[in-house]
Amino acid sequence: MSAIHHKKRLSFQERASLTQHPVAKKIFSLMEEKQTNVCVAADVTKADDLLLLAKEVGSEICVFKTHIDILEDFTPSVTSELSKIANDLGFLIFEDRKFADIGSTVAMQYTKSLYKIASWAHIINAHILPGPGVIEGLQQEEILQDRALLLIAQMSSKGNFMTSEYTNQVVQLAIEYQDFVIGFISQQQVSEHPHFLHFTPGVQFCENRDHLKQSYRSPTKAIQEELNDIIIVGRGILHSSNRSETAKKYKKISWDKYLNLIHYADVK
Ligand code: S5P
Repeated sequence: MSAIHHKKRLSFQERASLTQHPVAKKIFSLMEEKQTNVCVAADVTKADDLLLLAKEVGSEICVFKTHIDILEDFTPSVTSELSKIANDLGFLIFEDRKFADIGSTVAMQYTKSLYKIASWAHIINAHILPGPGVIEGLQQEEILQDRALLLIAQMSSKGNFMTSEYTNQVVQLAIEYQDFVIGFISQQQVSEHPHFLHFTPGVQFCENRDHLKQSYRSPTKAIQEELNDIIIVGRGILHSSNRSETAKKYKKISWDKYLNLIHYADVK
């Protein structure tokens, strides 16, 4: 394997002190505390399974990512139960809603509807295709203090239209709106500002793609070579026979790779 050269990196603890945002501070500090940089993608369709999964993997993760609109039996008690588990086991909730409309519409999608996402999701994400209005629509003044946004800078699906020019525009907007934007959905590090977090999907030990153009690489590659901070793992955990044990395995390897990055300047 070839040597990967990079500068010795700051620890999550050091980076916590470089951000003003309470949600980013919280993520950095709970990663250090629980020694995990794993986010589980809870792509399940039944409320009971969602809550069971949260209990099974809650101690191994820093963030629990939902697609609340794929539940077939959603009721508001699901999100209140999930919030309790999050509180008990110490993780944050990220609703992967991928907002992508004009400001006034996303403001309603975020705060109203059956789901009332703003009332329970600490983190949400958005595409910047509509321009900065999408960010402003989500940036609800009264909840700004404990809510945060990730911008989608790159995607894991084969054939996506996110060029490097697009990604650069995303990074510029993130800097402009850094009182609300705490980082990115990315495939590799897109900004060297240490206060920004990089969440990366398309991670699995075994598969290298699915039948619908999702592409995967290993946790080692995602952290050590591509310099992401947090791996997002869905089916790699969900389809295993023991979700808790499997989450532990992802946790161990991705944390080890993070430790390598902060301790050594050159990692082989
Ligand atoms: O580019 C992306 C962005 C996201 S947020 N590619 C992705 O796969 N995702 C999400 O990550 C996707 O919606 C799913 O919830 C998760 C990946 O799941 P897996 O089962 O493929 O690991």
